[in-house]
Formats: sequence, C-alpha cells, structure tokens
Amino acid sequence: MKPTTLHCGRYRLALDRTRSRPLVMGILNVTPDSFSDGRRFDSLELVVSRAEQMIAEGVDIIDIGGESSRPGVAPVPLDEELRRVMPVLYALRDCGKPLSIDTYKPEVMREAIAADADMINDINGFRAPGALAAIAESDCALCIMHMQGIPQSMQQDPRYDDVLHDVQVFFHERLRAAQQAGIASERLCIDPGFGFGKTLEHNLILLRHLGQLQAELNLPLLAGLSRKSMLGSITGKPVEARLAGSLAAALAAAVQGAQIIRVHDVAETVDALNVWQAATAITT
Ligand code: 7PM
Repeated sequence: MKPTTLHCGRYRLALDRTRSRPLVMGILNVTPDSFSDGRRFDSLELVVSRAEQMIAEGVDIIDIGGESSRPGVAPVPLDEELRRVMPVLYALRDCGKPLSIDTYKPEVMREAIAADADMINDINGFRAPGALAAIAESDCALCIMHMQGIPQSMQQDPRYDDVLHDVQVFFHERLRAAQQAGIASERLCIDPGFGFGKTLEHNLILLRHLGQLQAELNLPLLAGLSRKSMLGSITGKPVEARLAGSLAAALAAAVQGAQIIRVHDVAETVDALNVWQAATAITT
C-alpha cells in the first residue's frame, strides 16, 4: 500500500493519485542581500510577492531556501541563513500553504519549527549531529534527500557500485535513524537527490527506477529535476531554456509514482500535471 497522507506540520497532505495530481513544491529562493536594512526589506517584499504569485498559480508547498544547500556555492554562515530565511517564514506564516525550509543546519531547523515551519527539506538527509533531535519533538514533515559527498566537490567524478542499490541502502539507514529518534513514518518523504553527486547516467537510472525505489521503501517520493544540468546535458539548452525539459521530467517522475514535484515554474507544472492527471484518471 502506497502512503496516502503526509503529516506536514499544521497540514495533512493527500497524496492519493486516484483523487489528485502529484503535489507541486514551489522553489522560493531567498537571494543574498548584503545592503542596508532598507534594501533588505525591499528584497523581502519581492520574495513575498513571488510566493503570492506561486499561490495564485496553484502551488501546494512553498520551499524557502537561504541558499545554504546550493551545489558549488560557498557555505552560508548560520546567522546569515537565519537573517535570510526567518523574515520570509514570518511573513508567509498565514499564507494558507505549508511552508518548507531548505536547510541542513540543526539550529535553523529549530528556529524554523518554533516559527511554525511545516516541513524541513534537508539535502544532507538529516545526517548532521543534532538534526533529527532538532525536529523529533515537532510534527513537521521531513524530506530526506540522498547526496553523495559535499556540495563543493560532489560533481567531481561521482562513483557507485550500483547507484539504485546504494541510494536504497542510504534510505534504509536514514529511516532507521529517524525511527530511533521517535519520528513517525507518516512525517517522512524521500528524494533521490538528482544531481547531488551523480552523473547523467546515475540520474537517469534513478529516474527510470523511481517506481522501484518507491515500492521498496514505501514512502512518499519527492523529485527535484527543475532546470537541472542533467536536462541541459540532454537538450543542449542553458538553464533559462529548460522549461520544456523540466515539464517532461516532471511528468516522467509522476508516471514513476513521485507524489511531490519540486519546481521553479509552478503555473506550467500545475497545468502539465493537471492534464496528465485528467488523461490518466481512474474513474471506476
Ligand atoms: C544550483 C544548482 C542551484 C542546483 C540550486 C540547485 C533539490 C533540493 C536543491 C532537490 C530537494 C535546485 C538545486 N535541489 N531539495 N534542493 N531536492 N529536496 O535545482 O532535488 O534547486 S538545490
């Protein structure tokens, strides 16, 4: 039996494919801003208006990122990440949509949960000391992502004996750790982490076998393929011309059973998934 509900802080998200399309997680980047307080406020207004636009476009979860987990980007200090993320979280608290925080820092997780964050999205799979303890007492959802290596160097010659098996073993270990921390399985979802220590071939093997991963682990699956370089490798297009590739990738992941799709282009992805849902609806 596939899981049909995700416990997500203040929300219970239905994941039943017979009733609804996969959920769309919209990426809300909180850009670096080292100017005056006034300028920082301007950028907060911009971020909030982008969130409002995503809500109008049908977003289901808003993923707020302070850029601490961007591949190749220098680590963002704790106080700077908090300065970027917390005002956005406070501003969007009552927007009516579940709020996810993209972070691997236990201190950010604690602060975010105290401010009603509904989900923690951790590219590091909650492996930092204290990460699971930081969220154990709450009822936020966890997105446990697989990453090989660290963001600064993970794309330098990534290797696996068997990428599907290795990712599966990783999830089994993290699920055991979450269980030992007292975290209910209703709060968990998993993400193979496309592009995080993976070649194009590794990414494609994972994409083609998402359904198998899903069946093996029996947890909701989140897939992030939007605008990624693997799409550039296939299409030859730069990042600003990857919308069509991103939509095809979103549908491919949905066909394979992904229940949450993480994207930049919310309106277009919602349309694509609605059409796919209508075309494949189970009406009996
Ligand atoms: C540059 C390269 C900037 C890559 C940003 C990225 C995922 C994520 C990211 C994902 C989950 C992006 C990535 N990717 N969280 N955070 N899954 N759960 O394309 O695939 O947004 S950062």
